[in-house]
Amino acid sequence: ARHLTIAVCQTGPIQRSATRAETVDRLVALLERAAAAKAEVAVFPEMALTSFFPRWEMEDDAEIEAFFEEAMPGQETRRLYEAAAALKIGFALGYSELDRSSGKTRRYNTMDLVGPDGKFIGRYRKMHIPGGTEASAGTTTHLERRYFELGDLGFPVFDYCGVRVGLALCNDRRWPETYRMLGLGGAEVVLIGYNTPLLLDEAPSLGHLRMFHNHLPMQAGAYQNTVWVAAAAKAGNEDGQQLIGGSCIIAPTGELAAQVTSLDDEVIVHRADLDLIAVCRKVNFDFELYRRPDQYRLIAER
Ligand code: CDT
Repeated sequence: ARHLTIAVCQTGPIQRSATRAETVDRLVALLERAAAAKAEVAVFPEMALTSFFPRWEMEDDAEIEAFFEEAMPGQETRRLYEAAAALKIGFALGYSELDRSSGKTRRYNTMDLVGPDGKFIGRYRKMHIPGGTEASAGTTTHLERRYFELGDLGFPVFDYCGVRVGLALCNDRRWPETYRMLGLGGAEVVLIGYNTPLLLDEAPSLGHLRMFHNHLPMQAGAYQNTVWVAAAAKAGNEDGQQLIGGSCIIAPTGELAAQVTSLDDEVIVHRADLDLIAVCRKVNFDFELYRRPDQYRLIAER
């Protein structure tokens, strides 16, 4: 039987006042706990190195770029990669990427997959960028579209020690296309990082549904695409904004296999049975046999 032991490393809030060194210390401590629990891969949240800054309207490039990484690993993040190699556990890490390789400055909301040797495996850039470019009255300030370009690397699926792994970031997890693209790409495991505000000024009446709407699409995505989903939140009161936790590991049956119980730094681990994927496929989701892609053209056109 094939298994992958997955750790979800939820973090509590990462305040703007925290230094990168302090934050990397926390991530290394979480990775140590994951390795002690025999996990083979760990997933960290979206923007795991900084506060979720799109809640602020900023103009100044230097102020904005202080939240970004120009090199990965960089001086302050190298220790996490070294810890991975020493502990023999890889990770997926969300961060804000500054790319100057084309001569032009480009900013992406990014997640990298790193192997148990501490070496880079692959990169994903967030596709579904929510919010807007300007703050508007009556709406929670969420300016991801001001600070980030749209992802341009597709929905890649990587080989992680013989397991096919895809990545996604926050709002991506609400869209069925994310899981379908990764599923069609052969993913067996989808690692997700997120930052989700508990309260939305535009829809206070939906407040009680925030956690339901967190788990619903991830459980459906896992079930309908017969993949394991492991999702790490940034949680708690971050610079005055409450972020939901609810980090979890979901089986291809759609069941929650593990779930956090805090809004703090916390590790949950599950030994994922990869053979369960074939069982679930046989029951209902033999893509080759049953799907009707010739009838789905509208999905790709609109
Ligand atoms: N980080 C992120 O994508 N958060 C969004 C909140 C959008 S609120 C305008 C989410 O889907 O959780």
